Amino acid sequence: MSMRPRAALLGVLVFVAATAFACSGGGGSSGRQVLVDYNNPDFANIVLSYFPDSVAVHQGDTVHFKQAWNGEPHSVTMGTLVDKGLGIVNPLMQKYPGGQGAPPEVNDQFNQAFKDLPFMFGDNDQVIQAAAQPCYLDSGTLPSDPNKPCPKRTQPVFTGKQAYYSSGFIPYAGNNGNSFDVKLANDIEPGTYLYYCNFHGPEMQGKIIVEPKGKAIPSQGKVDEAALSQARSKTGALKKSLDKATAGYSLEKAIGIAGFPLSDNQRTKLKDAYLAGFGTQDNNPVLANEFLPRTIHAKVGEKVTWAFVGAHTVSFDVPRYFPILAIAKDGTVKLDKRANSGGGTKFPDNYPEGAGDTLIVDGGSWNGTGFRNSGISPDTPENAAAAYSLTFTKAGTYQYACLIHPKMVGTVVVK
Ligand SMILES: [Cu+2]
Repeated sequence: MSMRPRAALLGVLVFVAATAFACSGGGGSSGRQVLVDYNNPDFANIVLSYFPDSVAVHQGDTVHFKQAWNGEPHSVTMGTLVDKGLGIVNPLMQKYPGGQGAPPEVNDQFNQAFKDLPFMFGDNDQVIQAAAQPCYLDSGTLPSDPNKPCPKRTQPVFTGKQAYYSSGFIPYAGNNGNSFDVKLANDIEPGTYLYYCNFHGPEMQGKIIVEPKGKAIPSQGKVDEAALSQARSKTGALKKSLDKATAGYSLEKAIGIAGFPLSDNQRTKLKDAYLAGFGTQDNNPVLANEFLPRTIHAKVGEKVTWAFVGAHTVSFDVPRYFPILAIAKDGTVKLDKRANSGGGTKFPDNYPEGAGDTLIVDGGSWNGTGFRNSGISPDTPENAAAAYSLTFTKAGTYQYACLIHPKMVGTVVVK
């Protein structure tokens, strides 16, 4: 997951085909469809955006959110607490894009604005249940106990007056897999309602513009056109940078194309490292879930190192695909423990204080069989700060994968 650009403002460079929504026949409600994330067929990616970012609907309509599952958890979260929080942070994010140049007090303002808006994923890999499970609160604030979900209730219509109205984690399969419907009340006040993803934070947000019933709004066809053109232009630009970074790959060159700084220390320690994940300063909030380059050649006894951009794992001889978050029978949302299992030394949950700008975890040696896993890379102070290495002791061709992002795969050829 490009996991949790928490204090997103100071966040390190926050790496951070639609079908028409069916209108029911006579007398039923109609609506519009919005895409959550987008899957560009040309490379493995995630986009921390909704497409289109703004949609007009009528009172009484349904907004149908359709998620592209790229391994990254998302939510659709709205309500008066959200309107208020985003109302404060949006001007700050405009003033200091990516947190660049923001003084500490701005970061404080930012955190203050979000004090009643918990993130789905907290420190120590803890899932915050009130944010991760569906939550519909008419008033008040969310439970502060991280293990306590909001009171269970059937999803009400959205009135625009509820304090908090959230899908929670949108699962990729099962009942309502990859989708979430927001039915607007017939008497909802016309106006603009903001929503965001409580996993990724305010970088990922959109708006619903509610128009009175008589007023014309763009057709679903026009909405789809806008969605695809936004999604394709965002992801297409990153694909071009990715191709440049991969051709004649070196870490220094790739990081140069990404446009984020590399310290002398990193330059020395990570000189021969490959990359797990890629993104650029300019193409935020799109991330490439790719290993660079896709095929690596090593000699028997050689130690291979990957530097991480975004949260990923480097994993060999992996179990069958599983989504990173699992929903238990009672509704509890849990991080699937297998993402941090398997042999060898793993990343710590949190980036250690005192590790400076480079943390290299030595995963030991691997003889080509048995589940071997870096674990999920922690949030880092700089991109490419967390790295993992593995020493190959036996010749062979080995496939490896990221346990978070289903299409993120690579090959190591050991001779
Ligand atoms: Cu990944």
